[in-house]
Amino acid sequence: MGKKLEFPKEFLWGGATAANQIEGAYDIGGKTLSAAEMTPYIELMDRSNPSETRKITKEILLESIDNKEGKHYPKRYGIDFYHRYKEDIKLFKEAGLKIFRMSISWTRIFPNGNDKTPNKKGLDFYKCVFEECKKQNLEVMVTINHFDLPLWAIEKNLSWTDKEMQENYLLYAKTVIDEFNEYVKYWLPFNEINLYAFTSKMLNDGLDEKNIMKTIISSYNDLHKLFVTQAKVIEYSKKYPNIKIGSMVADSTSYSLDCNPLNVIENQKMEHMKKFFYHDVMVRGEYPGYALRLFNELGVKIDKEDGDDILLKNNPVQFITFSYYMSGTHSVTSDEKTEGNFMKVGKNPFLKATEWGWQIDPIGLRYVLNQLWDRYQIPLFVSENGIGVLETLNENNTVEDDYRIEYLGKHFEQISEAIKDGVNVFGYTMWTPIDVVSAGTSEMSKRYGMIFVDYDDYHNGTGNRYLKKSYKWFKNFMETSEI
Ligand code: P53
Repeated sequence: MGKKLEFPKEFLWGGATAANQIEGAYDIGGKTLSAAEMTPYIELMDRSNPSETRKITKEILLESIDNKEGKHYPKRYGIDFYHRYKEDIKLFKEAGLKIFRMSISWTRIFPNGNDKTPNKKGLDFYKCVFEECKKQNLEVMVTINHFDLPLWAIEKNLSWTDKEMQENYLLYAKTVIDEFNEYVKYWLPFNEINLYAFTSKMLNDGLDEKNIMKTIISSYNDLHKLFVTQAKVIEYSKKYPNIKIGSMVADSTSYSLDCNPLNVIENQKMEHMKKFFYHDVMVRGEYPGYALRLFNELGVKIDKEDGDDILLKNNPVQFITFSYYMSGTHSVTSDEKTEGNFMKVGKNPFLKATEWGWQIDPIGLRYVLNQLWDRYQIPLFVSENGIGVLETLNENNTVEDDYRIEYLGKHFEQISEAIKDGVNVFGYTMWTPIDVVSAGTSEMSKRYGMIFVDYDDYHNGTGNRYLKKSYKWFKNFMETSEI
């Protein structure tokens, strides 16, 4: 008998995915390439240090257009959700999921960037997926753009400070909202907006570890346009009172390494700029003082247009979502580092890390839920959380993934603690219900799912789905609330 957790009956338990990591079919139905589908698979020499091998430049991306042989671009093939979505949605439902988070591929809807009308075949595909979810009684949360910038935008050298980029995105966002508002209640305009601006910038600049701070600074102008563009989506969405627009931030919760006040203040600065800054702008609708101070000190000038401030102020997000995988530490007195979301963070001697160096910290999830609720008092949703592991099928065609059961169970337990603390958190989508291609390393080997997918890093395999032990455990949790 496991431990029984308390959750409200209407709590939205679910699973999260992204188009470029699951769909495949990159050139079917009129679709064109996106940046994600051009990031090559790189054999990792050192799994705990992937950022060393993850330097993708615009040149590398453009080179990949001619390389149509394909096997080295796993995101072009995903897990073939494009053809298997019915089977997958059925498996999600049978596990007891109540909500499915997925993204729409921009280049399925607007393949060329100057299209007069949206691509009908693209719209039809998503309509079929949403119909299927409806049939299975699955609520849907859609990320409008999840890390897959269109190739046409890269070729034209567009960045978010270009009007053409903003207008193209707005046309795309309005199109899918107009088309699908009856199926989809929860919308997230940008995935992990805090990583997003910086990674799209890096495509043009290349990412040099030593200059990462400089790249980040030069990205704040892009980010400002993302905030404003998102506010315009929120403004537009008001014509559909049944839908809600939320934010999505990659959480970077961290602790001071110790009680040395110098380290405490260093950690506060990092929490401000890596986490609260984004929420402050998107929820409170204005730039916080600590950010203005930093911009001033660094010589960053945000190029605001008339009306930007009022747009932000009048169009806050209606709920907050965030991905939570790990926590870190900060200090000015030590430089022992491990992998973080987009920059390395300090090691925490009390935590264990995954094979990829991400420090596992369930209590940190309760901590951040409380922080966000204390500060903003609007509904919260955990839009990603999970553990990536190297796995193979055993002789019984399953995976005995007790570590995943432990990881998920401990995080669920901390969410229930946060609810007892009075936090309004209304749902959770695990990353992921099914194995997908990794965002960061474009490999299949980093598996997060409760469902095993028989593809390797080169897309060899049958693509068949097999249930892991965690699938049965989760199904039981949905029925009994026991972890
Ligand atoms: P993967 C870190 C690095 C890259 C993307 O990541 C990330 C993070 C974690 O904050 O964000 C999300 O596949 C992302 C998903 C992604 C997931 O983390 O690199 O929204 O697309 O798959 C896990 O292990």
